[in-house]
Amino acid sequence: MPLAPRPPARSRRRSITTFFATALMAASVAVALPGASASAADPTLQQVAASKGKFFGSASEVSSLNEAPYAAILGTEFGQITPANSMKWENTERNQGQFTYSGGQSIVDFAQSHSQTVRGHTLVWHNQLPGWVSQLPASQVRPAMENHIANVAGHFAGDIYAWDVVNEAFNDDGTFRSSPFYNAMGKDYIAYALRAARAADPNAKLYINDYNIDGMGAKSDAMYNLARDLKAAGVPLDGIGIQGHLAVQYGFPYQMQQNFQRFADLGLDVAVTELDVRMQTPSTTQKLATQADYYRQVAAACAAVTRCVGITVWDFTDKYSWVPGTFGGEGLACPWDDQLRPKTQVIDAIRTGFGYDSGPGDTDPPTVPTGLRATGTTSSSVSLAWTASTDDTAVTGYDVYRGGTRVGTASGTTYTDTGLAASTTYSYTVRARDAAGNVSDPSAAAGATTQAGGGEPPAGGLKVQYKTNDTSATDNAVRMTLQLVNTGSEARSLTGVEVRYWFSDQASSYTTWCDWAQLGCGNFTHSVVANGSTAGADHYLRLTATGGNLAPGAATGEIQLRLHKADWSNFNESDDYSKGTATSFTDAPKIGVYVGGQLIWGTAP
Ligand code: 9MR
Repeated sequence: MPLAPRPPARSRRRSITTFFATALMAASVAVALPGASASAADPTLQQVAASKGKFFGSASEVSSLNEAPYAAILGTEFGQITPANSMKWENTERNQGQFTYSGGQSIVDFAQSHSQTVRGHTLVWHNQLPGWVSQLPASQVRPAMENHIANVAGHFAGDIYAWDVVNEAFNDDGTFRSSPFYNAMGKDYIAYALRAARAADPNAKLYINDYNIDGMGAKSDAMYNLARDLKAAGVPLDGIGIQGHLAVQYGFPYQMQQNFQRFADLGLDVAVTELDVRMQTPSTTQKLATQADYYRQVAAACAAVTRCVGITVWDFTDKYSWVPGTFGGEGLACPWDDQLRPKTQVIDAIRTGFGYDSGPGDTDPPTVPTGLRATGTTSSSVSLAWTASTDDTAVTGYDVYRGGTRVGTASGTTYTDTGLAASTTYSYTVRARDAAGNVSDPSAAAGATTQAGGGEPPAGGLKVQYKTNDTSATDNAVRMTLQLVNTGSEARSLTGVEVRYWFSDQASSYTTWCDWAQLGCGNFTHSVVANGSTAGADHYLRLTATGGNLAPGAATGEIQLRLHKADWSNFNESDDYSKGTATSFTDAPKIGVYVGGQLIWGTAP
């Protein structure tokens, strides 16, 4: 898609001067870069972040530093570097007692010559760990771990602003992950590692780092409890690393800013350490708009929390992203593409998230969209089209409203609203947005009536079936067995499919379990999401598929789920919206199925 032009340099000069004046971390002046077409007048991401007292960094492979166009961007746009692999155990102590620092040293040298800080990553992790560690007798794991930390953190002492001392200590349900360290020492290994790191490098900030703790949920609750306990015990812990590996198909993490704030309120720093936002390829204008919006929201969450110290992207270019090699069919996750061209939509969104004011001359909203019309309906969807707006800089997207509520965004001039009721009339309006966040007045409304249902399966080709395996509606567990069924005529991937089981309760913290699934519990993640104050549905259990395929007519088989309150007190399930009584699999229209945030099965409360 075309890159949005920036306002002329002349009209932006004052705010850019302000950026230079307020930058807290030194960064080179932007120059014309091979492969980077961002205007020289634009502030770099580091400058924008620094205007809020934060840094903006990137992970980097040591081999990439030799690539001049890559190095030019890395050295200019960013204020911080994390070695993607070169400080990991397998690269620093492949054989016991033999240490190698050359890769990490190259990153440090590059960073120092570009006035950048370095995040050390990572000292204690179950992954990229040489085999000899897991073969040690239990009694030798602690001395080996402490020796590794003493040497690696000791070697780089003074050159590292923060260490990811312990990485990925938790399973997704909040239990501790089995690892050579946990298996030998129990959870105390975390305190031992932090103390060893403090001794080796007294001035580095010491972090625990993990993924899927971006928003509130069982896993971030577990991290919160651990951090609180470590602080109470006087263990040297300075911050929580929130990796931030997001995906447009899974929705934005729940209450990210509040999650950052609760760690900050423990007296800890927070850093977004590995941000990327992937999507299933190929891209669409909708996916790209969602991706940019997620980047914006992360920057805004960090900007809003004083102790959020900065954001690091997990490499800045799709050329070196880990995503395609790990998630088949997914990619495009980084702010620069695989040709090292900046994705203006993403980069502008990050700037907007940090509150960058694009300057005088850009306070005019786009023109009001005209010609809004329904171009098609089904029993559950309405397709809309309108005539493009114009703007003094560029229109960056449109917000679509149904009955006054924003239901979606579009980068182009079409949108399909799904998950609607049959034979129902809806009223729509559309507003246009520009890069500075100016929004037009709403368009004239357009009405559309969905077609009659006729008893056909709902659009989307998936349904959920339920059977209860709950022996009591008043005990301390809510249990259900679900299965997804492909009602379409084509095979489909389950990746990104989300099921919502709505229930009512006032607890603030829950633990969820997948007890058994025919496809394997590893193909699903689960958590509890707060859902306002709707009677019978103020929370829902969210089940998300991360893999698996269904042939036409095929079903996943049983997915046995269970949830408890954090304090293990009893539920009263009698008014739970999604609870059923069937004891063999039955269609469950009060349980929702969502794809890309759109309801494709069931009726939401
Ligand atoms: O980007 C890293 C990739 O090159 C490695 O192959 C991979 C091995 O697990 O690790 C990647 O980085 C990970 C980071 O160290 C910890 N969080 C998840 C990152 C992506 O997998």
